[in-house]
Amino acid sequence: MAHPLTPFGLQSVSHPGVRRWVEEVAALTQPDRIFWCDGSEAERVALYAAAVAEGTLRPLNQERLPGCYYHRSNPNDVARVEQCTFICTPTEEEAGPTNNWAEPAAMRSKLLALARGSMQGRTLFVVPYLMGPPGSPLMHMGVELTDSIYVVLNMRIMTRMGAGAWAELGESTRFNRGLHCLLDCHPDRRFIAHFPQDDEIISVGSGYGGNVLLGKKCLALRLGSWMGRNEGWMAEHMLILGVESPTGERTFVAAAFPSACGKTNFAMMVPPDRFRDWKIWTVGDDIAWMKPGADGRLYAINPEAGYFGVAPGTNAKTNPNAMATISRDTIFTNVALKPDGTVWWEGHDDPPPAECLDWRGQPWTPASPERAAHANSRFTAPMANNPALAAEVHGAQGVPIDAIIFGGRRASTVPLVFQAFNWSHGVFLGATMGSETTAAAAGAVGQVRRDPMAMLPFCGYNMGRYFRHWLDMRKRMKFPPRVFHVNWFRKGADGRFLWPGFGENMRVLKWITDRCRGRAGGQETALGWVPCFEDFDTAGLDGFTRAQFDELQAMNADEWRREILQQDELFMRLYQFLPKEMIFQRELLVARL
Ligand code: OXD
Ligand code: MN
Repeated sequence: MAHPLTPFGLQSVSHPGVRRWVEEVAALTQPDRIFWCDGSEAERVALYAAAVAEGTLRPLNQERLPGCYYHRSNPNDVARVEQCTFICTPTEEEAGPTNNWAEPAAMRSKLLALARGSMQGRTLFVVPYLMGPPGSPLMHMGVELTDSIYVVLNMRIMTRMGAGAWAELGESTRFNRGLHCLLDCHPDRRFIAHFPQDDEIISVGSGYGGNVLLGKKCLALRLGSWMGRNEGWMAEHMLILGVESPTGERTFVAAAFPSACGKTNFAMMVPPDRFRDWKIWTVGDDIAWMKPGADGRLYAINPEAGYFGVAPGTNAKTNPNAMATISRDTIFTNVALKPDGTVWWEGHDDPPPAECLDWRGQPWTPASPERAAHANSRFTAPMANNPALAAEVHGAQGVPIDAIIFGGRRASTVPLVFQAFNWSHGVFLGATMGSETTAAAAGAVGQVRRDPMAMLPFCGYNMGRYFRHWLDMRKRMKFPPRVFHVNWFRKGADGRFLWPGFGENMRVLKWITDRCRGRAGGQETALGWVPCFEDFDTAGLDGFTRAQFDELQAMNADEWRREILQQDELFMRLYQFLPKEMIFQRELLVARL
């Protein structure tokens, strides 16, 4: 749809590579106009007005939720679609057995044919953005061309978007080209294709964040992991947080959990009363780019500038900092809309509204059989709103990582916390991670699948070689982070969670940071080092007994034998590319069991 945007600020840029590419795309897609985004405040106001005028966004109650807007996606387009996501490398082997592969030239011409003429009557937005703080050696520039104003406004929040990005680019020819066309938003014409050797992405037929905010999963993870392997760094699906002790000592931790397993909650955690004098600082909630520094430690930056978080379950108890963050300047997608112009979702602090519109726009009451908000409904909010934002997030150098945590959503088998014996054992723990599937990706929910390093949907090349890269990184670090595995989701025989989670995860974090600093005891087991009850702070945890702790930490040999057989399925798929260290680690585990 046309909208009354008069380009101001930039009319175009002089960078010849950018100009040529924009002209080519415009000749193909035939938009009515080209809008060069400059990231200014005036532009923000005009873009929101245009998005409201065309019906893409609806302003929420501006007294209660200043600067907040509401969006409903096409009901067929509510999550990432792994079956439509392709890695287009010259050979299938480079993409590896866990990715969908397509021959680059064939895929490119198929998608460009779909894009032909698709922007007639529409606006082509040129969105320049930076992933990472300016000046960081890891910073990467991207340009997204899109015909979706929703994408532009989300990119404005999620990245450092605007004219400053052109300044960073200067005359360099190194930038990511991302083309996004909404088309008719039909699942049969939905493709998210990555061309790592060309630093290029083409995404068509979807408007859902994870498929179309090209800086996020496509650039920062799939292409980022490819670049990292070639250049000696790591792009990981990890939150980054800082733990500040009462004496002011800060320990930074990066943690990989699959989608919708609580990374945002953990990254923004508010410690419980017992840890009143401790503070958690958020560096990032989804993606870490990490590179060894001159001092031999591993340094991490958050390439993003906002949070694209799962709304359901977010409330003042599970994540008070998120509730503060999304109280203004936020785009809500597929949540429920209340008559007073505020929003609601399952697990909100407010009781279910007597009436509202559900995520599809249908009237909803508490008696309705369906959910009011989609299980993967989202908020897009600027990190600047987070009361716990770490000052280091703006620093070019990043933060030194002392611990890496892997974790999945597992109702059984996996203890609350254990520590790897060393780096290569840690890589094995990450490589064999399993988790129950969630609503963040289309498909069945609740089935355990192997999700190595939480990167199964995001590794831009052969997973076996990715494990090799992890192992090789050890040689580049004098002081590698210690590696841990956690599971907040273990259930007892009665089906109830054994661990309260959320803020109480601070207790696990305390043991982890103390282990990193050589201050906490641990006991050697077949799985790794574990805390004894005495090593683990349970003070103030009402009614939590040693028996409960033992149940949480229990290692059942039969369950672990089954677990290893399930891990073997992934190893067999990857066998040809699997580093032998992974096989040795498996053998050692079997022997210990
Ligand atoms: C996300 C995801 O949106 O992992 O971060 O799906
Ligand atoms: Mn994610």
